[in-house]
Amino acid sequence: MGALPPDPRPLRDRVPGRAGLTLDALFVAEHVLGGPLAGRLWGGCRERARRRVVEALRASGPGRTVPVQQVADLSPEAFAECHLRPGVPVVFRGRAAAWPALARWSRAFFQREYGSDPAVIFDPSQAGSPGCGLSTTTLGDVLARIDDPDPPYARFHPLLDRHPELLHDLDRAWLDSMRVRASFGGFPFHTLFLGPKGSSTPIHCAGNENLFVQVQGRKRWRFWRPDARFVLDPRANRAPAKACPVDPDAPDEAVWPGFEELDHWQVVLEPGDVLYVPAYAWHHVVNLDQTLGAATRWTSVPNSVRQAPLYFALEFLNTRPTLFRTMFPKGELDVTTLLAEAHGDGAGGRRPTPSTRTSG
Ligand SMILES: O=C(O)CCC(=O)C(=O)O
Repeated sequence: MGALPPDPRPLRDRVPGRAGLTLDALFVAEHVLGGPLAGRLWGGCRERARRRVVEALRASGPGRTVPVQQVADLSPEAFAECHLRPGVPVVFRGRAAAWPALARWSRAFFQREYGSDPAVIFDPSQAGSPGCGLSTTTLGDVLARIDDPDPPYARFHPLLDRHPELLHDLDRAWLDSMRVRASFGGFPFHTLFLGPKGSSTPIHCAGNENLFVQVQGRKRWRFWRPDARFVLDPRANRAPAKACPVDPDAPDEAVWPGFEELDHWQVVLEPGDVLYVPAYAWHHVVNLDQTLGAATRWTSVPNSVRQAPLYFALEFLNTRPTLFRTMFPKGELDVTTLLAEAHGDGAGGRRPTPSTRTSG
């Protein structure tokens, strides 16, 4: 076997520690005080720290694209050591090719069996606007419109937990062996993605990890390490997910300085592949075809603390919604609604800076 390509360089090896500490301290202040007040008080200080980060990144060379490591299978122990603990993605090529979901699940199958199921649609490009791009329809409607010019994208749909008979179409023994034995990952939940061709999910990160089964079509994933936050500059939105609206295919250097200097992992999933998505790894996803995918998600406290201790600690101070409501939702856990709450009403997008801030 040839040598593996190097992993993306952590930012701590490339930027001055003090600038990173300053940005983290200001993030905590923003989390506690709210964006507008923290921006008014310390916006200039944050901009200076970001400038130092960007200068150091530019001096350490252009960003590298590194392929996500590919394997046929791993023991739970090897998976834990090489991927769960260090927070490194991996793709199990073809691991799910013989699972019943690959043969049974299709647009027609879901249309026929589950077409009347409610589907909450959240359009992240509308994040921060009143109503924040949230609408409710049925799965049947989503599927019927999937070839339309501006089709809805059903992300994070709770169909599998609503209809647990569908879970038998996945190899749960394998998924459980990777999740539980290797990472103390309790309380799994599942989300389905029915993506129109060309749709995408902007860069975001969250504390849960997942094993993503690609059932139909091809999906391109990009991953950045958690400390890319010094460049991605997310809002401290007191919510379980953080986001950054930069378009990785056409980043605006004036708005996102340093983005092109970040290293990242990249992979295109094919039907039958299973991808490990680490806790707090920033990721961006594009559906190259019409796609169908299912994620088994969980939270592992040790992994979350290892990957992003600050973000993990701040989860306890969340208000949009609180950690308690995330863990014990009334009724079913619908991630789409949580995301909309996190990114709605002024909480999404890029933070106002001294130069771009409007009133308030
Ligand atoms: O497939 C997508 O569009 C997004 C998937 C994702 O972000 C996730 O599973 O965490």
